Amino acid sequence: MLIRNTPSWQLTDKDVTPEHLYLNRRSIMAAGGALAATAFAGACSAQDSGEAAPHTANADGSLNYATTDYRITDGDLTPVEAVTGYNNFYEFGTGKDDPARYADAMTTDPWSVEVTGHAARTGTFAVEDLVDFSALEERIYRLRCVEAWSMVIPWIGVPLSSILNRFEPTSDARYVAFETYLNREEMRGVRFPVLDWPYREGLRLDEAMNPLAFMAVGLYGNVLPNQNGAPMRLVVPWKYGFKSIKSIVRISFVSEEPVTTWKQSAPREYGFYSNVNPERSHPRWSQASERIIGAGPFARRDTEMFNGYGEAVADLYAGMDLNENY
Ligand SMILES: Nc1nc2c(c(=O)[nH]1)N[C@H]1C(S)=C(S)[C@@H](COP(=O)(O)O)O[C@H]1N2
Ligand SMILES: [Mo]
Repeated sequence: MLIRNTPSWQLTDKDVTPEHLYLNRRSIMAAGGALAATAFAGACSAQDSGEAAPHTANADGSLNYATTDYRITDGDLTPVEAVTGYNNFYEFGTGKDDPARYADAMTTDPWSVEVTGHAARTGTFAVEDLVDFSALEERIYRLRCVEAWSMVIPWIGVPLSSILNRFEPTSDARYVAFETYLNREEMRGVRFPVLDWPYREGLRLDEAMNPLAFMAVGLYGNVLPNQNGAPMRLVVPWKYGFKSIKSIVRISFVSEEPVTTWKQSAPREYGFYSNVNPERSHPRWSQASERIIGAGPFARRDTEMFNGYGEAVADLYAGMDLNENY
């Protein structure tokens, strides 16, 4: 189950992760909302004046962050070797070990993100200007792949809403669409028409603004490895893993449901919503249970509705038929 005692955006100074889970942590208190706003305003002018980008990670690649009360209490963390060695990132190949092997070829610094569509502010921003690195938090979320396996990962990042709100989306913005980086030299997998590149995903705006929706820039205390979607990737914990789009270069506020890669490739198998739902089988396999990655060949658990996050997100779908809207 998911524990949430404090308001989602409120950072706490208590270390909520049981110590035996992992010891190499550097929690600090973040400065809070006022600083976040200044960082953004300052960042825009920094870009104009050509000043150096704000310092984001420590020299050894570690990040400073506070912990929140968002955490999973049933299940151990997935070993870091499995989190970074067993991946889906088809731009680097369809094998689970292809991303770890080949994603180093991707250039992630500098990195800019284009923000377009129905919003008061749009433009191109460096990742350091989109994400407030002085307000990072850690959230232990389960990622449940549509392929019926799951991992529990200590992510580091910021609420997605904290990024989106700064652009002041207008009332025409009903959805938000995301696009992954595409580079034929650096991504060997895109030479094959496995998917219609670039990889695209989307959320209804109210889903994107839900406090659980998270933009990750790190995991296990350090900046994201490329294979996990450096420098920033979504984590939408109540949806199947493919909604958690990696290495984002475009964010668009749109009025119609955007095209999403997996729905486009097999609409009978993958819908726009893709909420984790043990009662709705994939046409080719059951979604009732899942393999626990990194816990031995036979470790399984029952899949929970909304991946266990129902308390926080069920209201988003009140009155909707989730068999129709899969
Ligand atoms: N750009 C891009 N994002 C992607 C994918 C991908 O192939 N390309 N795979 C998705 C799938 S199916 C899953 S399960 C998660 C896996 O994230 P992880 O490798 O960090 O565990 O990334 C998602 N994001
Ligand atoms: Mo997945």
